[in-house]
Amino acid sequence: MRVLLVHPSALMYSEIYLRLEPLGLECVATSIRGAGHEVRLLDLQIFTHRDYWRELEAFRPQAIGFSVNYLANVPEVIDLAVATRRRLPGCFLFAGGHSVSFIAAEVVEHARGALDCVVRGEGELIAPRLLEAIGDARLSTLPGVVTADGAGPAPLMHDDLDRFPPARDLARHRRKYFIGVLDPCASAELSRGCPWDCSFCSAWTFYGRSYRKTSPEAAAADIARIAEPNVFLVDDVAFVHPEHGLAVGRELERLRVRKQYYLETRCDVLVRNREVFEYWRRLGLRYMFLGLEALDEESLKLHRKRITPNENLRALEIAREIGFTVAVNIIADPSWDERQFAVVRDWALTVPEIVHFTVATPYPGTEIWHTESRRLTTLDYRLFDVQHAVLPTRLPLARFYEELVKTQSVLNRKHLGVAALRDTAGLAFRLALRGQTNFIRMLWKFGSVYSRDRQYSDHFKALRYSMRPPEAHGASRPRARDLFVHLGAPSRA
Ligand code: B12
Ligand code: SF4
Repeated sequence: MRVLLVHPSALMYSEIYLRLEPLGLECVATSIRGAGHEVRLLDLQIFTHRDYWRELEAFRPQAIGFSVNYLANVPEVIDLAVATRRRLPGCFLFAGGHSVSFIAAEVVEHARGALDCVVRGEGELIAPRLLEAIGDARLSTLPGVVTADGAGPAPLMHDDLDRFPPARDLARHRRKYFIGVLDPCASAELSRGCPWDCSFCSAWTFYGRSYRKTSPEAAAADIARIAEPNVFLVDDVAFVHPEHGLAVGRELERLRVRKQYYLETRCDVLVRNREVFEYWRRLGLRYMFLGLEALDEESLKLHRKRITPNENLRALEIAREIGFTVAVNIIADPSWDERQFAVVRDWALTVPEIVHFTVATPYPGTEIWHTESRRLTTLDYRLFDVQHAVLPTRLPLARFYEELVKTQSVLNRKHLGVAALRDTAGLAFRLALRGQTNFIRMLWKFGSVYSRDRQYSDHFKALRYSMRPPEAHGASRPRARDLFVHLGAPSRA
């Protein structure tokens, strides 16, 4: 069967700082190809909708699978499915991915027959079985599969992360993938899941708080196959188990792999496992993202980060001592006024780290989706991208965005201003000589992407698909199992 896998367009944040390969779709592609199907992949972060229609003409797919890792992409994917259904009525259309797993039935409903099903959870084990069951009444009885007729049992989670290495050969125009100065940049994963349980995050609820690792040999072999000089490690929290990080590193040394790496981890993991980070610094780890989230104890408790402000600060010191370039995230609450923005701005200007902001957003799959007592001000999926305020703001909404954008632009100037540009000019020039212009373009794009007016006016776009709101806002803490997509132990099926 001819199968096309599609990743939707980039969201706001990715328009500037990064664009990364659709690793999840590439893993699903490996499993589908393994079952004998012909697979193509189209990434709309790079290609346009016009390219999508051309691809349909040229490839004539018999099945199309859309990736919906991000809530904000839901309307785009439904619109594409509806239009595709009109052009290719016989084609089997399905969607899967992180966010859609929490709202599968409502998305099937929105699509009004345009999507044959939504697949919850990991795609590797179920995708080939799904294709086999097309046209069969068994479809809605498959694990994780939700159709208009009903839903199958809990989705399957596989027990061997080595089994479906990403089909990177399917991602076209790979030179378009980058993160900051790591241009071009590929992605890889060493582990899946997160054992913590932060109240604002759905990484742990998706995998039922499980944590799985690749074998050091397979992880290193996968990275060794990557052509790009830079690698983004997509793990939710890198090096939770230091011995695993050390073992992967030793394998990379044995294979003489030399690359630059970017990863994301927790501050306490860095403090506790300093030696593995030092070792990876020698292997080429240069950049890391630390989810600081808040500067004060009370907010950290509210987010259930299970960490203290002192541990956070200690992690920043360690990262500086080792010589990493660090980006940190702070969650801006819609209740912030000018004073709170100013406090964070002042702090951010005193530290060498790159400081990013996300806006506190309850979304399906998170605990705060159920417990947040403030009423949502919008049910527009497109605004659930952690860059918009979906809860009531204390400041008038336009003022809130003005403060947010002002803070972001002060911090942006700190790193991309004239002085910083002097430091990066040589690098930008060398990249340009090699035809790599993603990083250089990024330097000039901030003003066109982050603007008070753009963010504010996004709230007044016509609402086509309305999210199903939480059943009771301000409800008590739900049982963890009721939040999980994956239940129970990994399987081999
Ligand atoms: C790497 C990553 C990124 C990368 C994106 C890489 C990419 N091009 O997809 C970057 C850094 C760019 C990124 C950015 C953002 N991210 Co992000 N990201 C992740 C992270 C840590 C891992 C994703 C990943 O690659 N996993 C590994 C692969 C193998 O797994 P996977 O993609 O989930 O795919 C599997 C299944 O989902 C499924 N599947 C996926 N697609 C399909 C399709 C079909 C048809 C089927 C059947 C199955 C299927 O099968 C795959 C294999 O098992 C997740 C957390 C997580 N654990 O998922 C957050 C996460 C997805 N991101 C999140 C957020 C909020 C963002 C941002 C909005 C943040 C921001 N500050 O603006 C941006 C927006 C990105 C955009 N689209 O433009 C949230 C999602 C929130 C939401 N509900 O919408 C998550 C869950 C993190 C969190 N803590 O809550 N992100
Ligand atoms: S924020 Fe980080 S540590 Fe907390 S649950 Fe999500 S991935 Fe895990």
